[in-house]
Amino acid sequence: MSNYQPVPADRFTFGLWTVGWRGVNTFGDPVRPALDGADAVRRLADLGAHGITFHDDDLIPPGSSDTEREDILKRFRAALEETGLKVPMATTNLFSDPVFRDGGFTSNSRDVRRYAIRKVIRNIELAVSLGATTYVCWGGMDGAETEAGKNDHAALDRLREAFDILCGYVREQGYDLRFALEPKPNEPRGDILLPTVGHALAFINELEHPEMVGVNPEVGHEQMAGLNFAHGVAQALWAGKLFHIDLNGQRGIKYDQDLRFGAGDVKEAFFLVDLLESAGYDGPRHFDFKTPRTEDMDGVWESAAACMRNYLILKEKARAFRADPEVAEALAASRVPELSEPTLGEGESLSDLLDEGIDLAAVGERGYHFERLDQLAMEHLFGVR
Ligand SMILES: [Mn+2]
Repeated sequence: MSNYQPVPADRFTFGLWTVGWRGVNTFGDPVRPALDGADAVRRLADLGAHGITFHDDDLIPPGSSDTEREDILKRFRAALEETGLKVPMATTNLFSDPVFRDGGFTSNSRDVRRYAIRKVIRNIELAVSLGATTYVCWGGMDGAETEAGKNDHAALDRLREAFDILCGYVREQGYDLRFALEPKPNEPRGDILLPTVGHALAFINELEHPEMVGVNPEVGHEQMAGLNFAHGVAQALWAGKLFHIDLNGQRGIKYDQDLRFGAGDVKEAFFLVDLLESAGYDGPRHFDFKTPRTEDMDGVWESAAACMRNYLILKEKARAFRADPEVAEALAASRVPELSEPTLGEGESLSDLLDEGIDLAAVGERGYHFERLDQLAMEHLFGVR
């Protein structure tokens, strides 16, 4: 029995903006103090995390002078060195500044689009210098409240242009860096471009360098659209595009809750961990959560530790589910392994299939016993098996 104590080899990472979230929302002022990047590094290392990630503006407050920037980075780098914490990913804030009120890469204003690309490139330089190999892009302000105000065809052209420019830059510099698009259906915009994993995967295929771009799906974002997150992740894995993942919790179709991992739809969290572990996903398990503003800083660290602990608990549950002989038997009774057999056998041609008969009455009576299988999963999750 594990003690569920995370270690760096588990590859758990946290956004600086997650533990650093001060609890500001539409109706409420900050409830917690600002968190210094170097302090966050030390605290996360103590908890057993592998890495920290950041938006440019989380680490270096906008308006900082060059000297202030250097001082912040010096302390941040020293904390990384001291603790061994890594920076596997970074991202750009293209949403907080008023200039981004109509988006970054797809703002109707050309000067804003050009500034957005400059802002990304400046932070890519920092990200690469800190060892990051994934660059996440969440275009949260790239959307609309009215169809009249946004030409979607042109917006998608500009979005493609931005990624073609950025991929070209990374190639020219010879950086080992891939981009990961983060879909979200709405919030802060009424409707956001690339609202789901499926939309993002289709968009990537239109790029000049599709091999450099994948997705960073977030639990809550797919669930806000009423979609099954594990299915979205499965398709991203199938396409070879799961470059990164944002783990958190969400309860149904409502505002973006960013609950700690495991605190939303527990059953879907169980099947997600089962999928990631069985598929051999070897990227960071990145938490993008926000501790509710009822909590003080102690609550923030409790919540961060619980994200990792819940993942490890679910990992053990999933392993036990897969190792259970009764589950193996139930999987066979449900014909799950049969789906992995090609529909046409080796050496067979379409005519073999066309010539074949089927006893429709007999096959139509076949039950699939998924209820039994699902109950076994639930009982593992409940801890009674
Ligand atoms: Mn979210």
